[in-house]
Amino acid sequence: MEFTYVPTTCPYCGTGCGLNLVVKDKKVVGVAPWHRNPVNEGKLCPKGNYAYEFINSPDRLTTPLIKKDGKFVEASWDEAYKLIASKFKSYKPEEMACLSSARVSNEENYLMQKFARAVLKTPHIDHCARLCHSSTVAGLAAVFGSGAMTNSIIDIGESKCVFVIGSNTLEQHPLIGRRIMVAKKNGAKVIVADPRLTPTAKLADLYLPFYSGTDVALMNGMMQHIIKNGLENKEFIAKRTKDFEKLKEVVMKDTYSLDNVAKICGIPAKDIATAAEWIAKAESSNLLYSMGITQHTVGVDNVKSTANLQMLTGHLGKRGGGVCALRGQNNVQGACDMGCLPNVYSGYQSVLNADLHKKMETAWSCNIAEGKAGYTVTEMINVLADTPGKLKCMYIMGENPMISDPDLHHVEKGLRTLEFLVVQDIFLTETAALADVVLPATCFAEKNGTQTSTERRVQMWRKAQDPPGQAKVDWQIICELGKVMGFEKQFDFKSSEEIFNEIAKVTPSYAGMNYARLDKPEGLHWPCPTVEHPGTPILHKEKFGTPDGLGIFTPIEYKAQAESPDKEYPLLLTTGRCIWQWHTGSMTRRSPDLEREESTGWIEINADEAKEMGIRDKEMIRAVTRRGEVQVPARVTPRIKRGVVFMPFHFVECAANVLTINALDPVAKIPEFKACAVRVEKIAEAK
Ligand SMILES: Nc1nc2c(c(=O)[nH]1)N[C@H]1C(S)=C(S)[C@@H](COP(=O)(O)OP(=O)(O)OC[C@H]3O[C@@H](n4cnc5c(=O)[nH]c(N)nc54)[C@H](O)[C@@H]3O)O[C@H]1N2
Ligand SMILES: Nc1nc2c(c(=O)[nH]1)N[C@H]1C(S)=C(S)[C@@H](COP(=O)(O)OP(=O)(O)OC[C@H]3O[C@@H](n4cnc5c(=O)[nH]c(N)nc54)[C@H](O)[C@@H]3O)O[C@H]1N2
Ligand code: SF4
Ligand SMILES: [Mo]
Repeated sequence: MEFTYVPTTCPYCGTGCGLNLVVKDKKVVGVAPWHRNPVNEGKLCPKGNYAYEFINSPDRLTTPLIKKDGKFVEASWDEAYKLIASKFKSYKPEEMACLSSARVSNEENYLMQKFARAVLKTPHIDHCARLCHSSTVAGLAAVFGSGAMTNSIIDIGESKCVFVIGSNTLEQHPLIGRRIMVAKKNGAKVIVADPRLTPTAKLADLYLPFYSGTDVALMNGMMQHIIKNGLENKEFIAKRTKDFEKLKEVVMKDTYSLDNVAKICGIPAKDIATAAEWIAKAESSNLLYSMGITQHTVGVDNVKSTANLQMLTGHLGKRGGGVCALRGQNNVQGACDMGCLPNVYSGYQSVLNADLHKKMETAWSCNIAEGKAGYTVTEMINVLADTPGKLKCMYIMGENPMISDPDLHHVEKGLRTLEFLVVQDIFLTETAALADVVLPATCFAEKNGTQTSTERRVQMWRKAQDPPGQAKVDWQIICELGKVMGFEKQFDFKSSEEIFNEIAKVTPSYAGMNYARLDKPEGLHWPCPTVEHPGTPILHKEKFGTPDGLGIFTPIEYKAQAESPDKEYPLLLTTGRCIWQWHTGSMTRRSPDLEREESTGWIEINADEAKEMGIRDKEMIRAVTRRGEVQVPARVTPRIKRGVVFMPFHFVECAANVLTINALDPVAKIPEFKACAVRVEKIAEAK
């Protein structure tokens, strides 16, 4: 028995753990620790541990499929490419849109946006970062001049105080959670603000079980308490920031007194004060956040509030400090870096800037989409549903909006208006089922490439086995399609390395990187502007990325969520994840060891409230919102705040997104996945 070990990077979350794929007879058969990767030092969470199980699932797509008379029939690549090219050529640029993928490599994302802009000439390119951290990209860029996580993962272990708000780190970024435990062991105080007593919250020295959607009020209250007691970092404020007076005008209002905030948030005033004091007095304090902050109609406001709090207390640009926006998907950071956003080319170079537009045209030797911002994912779906015929054709790579977007009836209505849909995935997903052509792609284990983790660390994927059947590598599919469309020169790449070299040429923050430098366990953190540069684990050490180098205090008023509970829908629904499953389940539900742990969805209801409603644990109940209804087993628990219910969104049979609201943050266009009004009822009693 011959086993070989191929070191690579975990394909699930943005932590970017290293692991070894175990290969026998040319097939991946297991996962083994890779101790030399500094991020996780050989440790893995269950998803990393079982990351081999979906790879050789019998459900993998192995051949292109073309829909004829409503049924998929197997086709050759030639047939598929010819059909797609003739259709793509028949539409105007503004009638087409592309979705790229936070699951695929940097090289593949770069090519997808190049394909959209250079071949289709459409500005409409986006991906699931819209549903995830678009508020971070917009909010932190406005305040700090850069929209990324400021410090490194290892650095979290050095904090003297860790404030976790809206992140269930232990379940959703377990190997970052481990660093919180390291900090705690070294004496750090841990504060967790979450409406649910999650495994992360159980770790807290101080737990703040507040209402979903009241984050701005909470942080304004904390800031008022800090300023009232003279605990702000005056030196940092004077040297590194501007507009402190503007912040004060808002946070010092009576609305944000401890007593009033306590009422808004539903937690004791003294706990808010303690949290504020611990953070302000700590030698270093890190703020970690994720979807509890970003997925709101006030997502950008929430993000700016976290930045305000960290600037006020001077916990930036130093070890153990920072605003750590925990990016979710393995390569969502990279997909954004590569320009799979409707307003920027790679490296966040604005499409509105005429010089940068010219730069890309020169680099790609062709005319490209005109320099205007295209539609976001959420806007694409709205345009499809509300003005049928305006968008006619879509090319979706590695996304499953039929489960992951808000208000699924609306999504389905929208996608069904498309005249032509191409989906490129590794499984026949709910979205692929609606496609006219399905292209079989390869997964992480079957290709070389790079991905960029939440801490801006660029790491390698290394090929461990051949793709199943006729499946092809995503970058190869895009190149072949580009060539069939007449763009020989622009898509003439023979390896992922050649693509990376083009990325480095046109992307200042990746300019100093190449495969030779990246091919080591620790990878490299961007910005890395020259080949001599060591990379940048901590941002904003001397100055911020704003034009004058100063961080900008941005006063924020508290606003309620788009849809508040009322008589008809008296509870607040919030949604999220569990440790065993991944998003729309395409991979984890095909992983027997993970599926066994949580094999269907549930709705968490506060135990006292459930008793009042006569609802028992595990009883199938109905959850109803203005968008739709689902039947879902109740999980009766003391670990959720009264008035709030929670559902994971992984499960098609009780899909949380049938219920969620398609209300968007006005700037980031992120949907309010974390708060809408809902009613739960016993099934027998329903009419
Ligand atoms: N196992 C697993 N891990 C994952 C994923 C997965 O699907 N499965 N997905 C990955 C991705 S893409 C992402 S983006 C991350 C997300 O990682 P997280 O953001 O940590 O995960 P969520 O469960 O969406 O939400 C986090 C917490 O926010 C709380 N919350 C709800 N409403 C509010 C609110 O209004 N304010 C605050 N402060 N908190 C609130 C919820 O109770 C929940 O505990 O996870 C990544 N990791
Ligand atoms: N209610 C609710 N909804 C949410 C959220 C929430 O908290 N609540 N969170 C949102 C967030 S943060 C996110 S990130 C989104 C995620 O939303 P999606 O990105 O739509 O979810 P995934 O299931 O990760 O879809 C990725 C797809 O890529 C495919 N894939 C994997 N590897 C490859 C590959 O190498 N090549 C190709 N071509 N395909 C591949 C998978 O099979 C899968 O179909 O969901 C959002 N939706
Ligand atoms: S923490 Fe994230 S990157 Fe690490 S093993 Fe788990 S899913 Fe993979
Ligand atoms: Mo995400």
